[in-house]
Amino acid sequence: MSRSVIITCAPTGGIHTPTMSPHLPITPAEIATASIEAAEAGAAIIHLHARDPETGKPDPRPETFQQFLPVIKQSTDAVINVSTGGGLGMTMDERLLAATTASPEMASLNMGSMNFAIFPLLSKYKEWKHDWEPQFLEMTRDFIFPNTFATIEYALKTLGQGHGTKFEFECYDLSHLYNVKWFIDQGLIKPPFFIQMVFGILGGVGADLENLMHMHKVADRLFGPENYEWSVLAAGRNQMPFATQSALLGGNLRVGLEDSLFIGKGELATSNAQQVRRIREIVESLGLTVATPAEARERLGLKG
Ligand code: KMH
Ligand code: ZN
Repeated sequence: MSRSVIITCAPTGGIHTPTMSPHLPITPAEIATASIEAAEAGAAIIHLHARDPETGKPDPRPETFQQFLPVIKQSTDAVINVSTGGGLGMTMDERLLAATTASPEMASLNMGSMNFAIFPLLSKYKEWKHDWEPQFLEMTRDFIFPNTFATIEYALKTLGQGHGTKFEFECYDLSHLYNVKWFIDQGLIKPPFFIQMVFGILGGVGADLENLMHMHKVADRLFGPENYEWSVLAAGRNQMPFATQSALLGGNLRVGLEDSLFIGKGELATSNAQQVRRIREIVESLGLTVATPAEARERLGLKG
């Protein structure tokens, strides 16, 4: 039987803003529908952020998450992954609250502090739907995304040990793999674990193929190939090429409007499911299969 590829879909995120695409899910109903469609199209894991339904701004309130998490759970078998990255500028307590309230099977965990710049996107748009959008982008010119050893340890203890939640370890650079290793050595991360390699964020490692190959090689050496599953996401136009490369190299992948608003050059994706269907076709054309949620649960050791 051929190896199966775990597809994660991240439907909305906390980076793109409503002006950038009319297809970005904002309200709880839109996020639920986008997630259900993505799961039906083949995503085994849904990585979730919430947004204020009025403004579209990233929203950390557990009550907003609670308007769509149960709907997704009732309608699909997909693994629910609650982001602890939240939105740029939220405190760590705000970022953790939705996950500690929902106690999901998975949550994201960002593995190092870094610049996280989206201000270059400012020049692409002339008019904005909301005043907060250009202010939010501009803020990232002088911003550090804080993910200290203390806060990572706190998340591993509260969510990991306290709730049995497993993590999507977001690694935006080589150093973040070594940070994962440090927590393995402290006994706070146990196999099997899930490494999400992130390429093409300004402030993180660039989307160059040799970076992907090198991070994979170093991860194998640090962790041992039998102990972890790896996955790749790349921002913007590198999304599909990098997802394809990961599948070819034996990894898993992530798509979704959180990471890219496009389906082709200059062409906005009309839905998250469209991106999932596209990558599924590519994966299957390579002679690989797409993992079911049950397979993902087993391989990642989730609590179910
Ligand atoms: N927006 C992605 C580049 C998180 O939610 O924890 C990273 C991300 C962060 O997904
Ligand atoms: Zn995210």
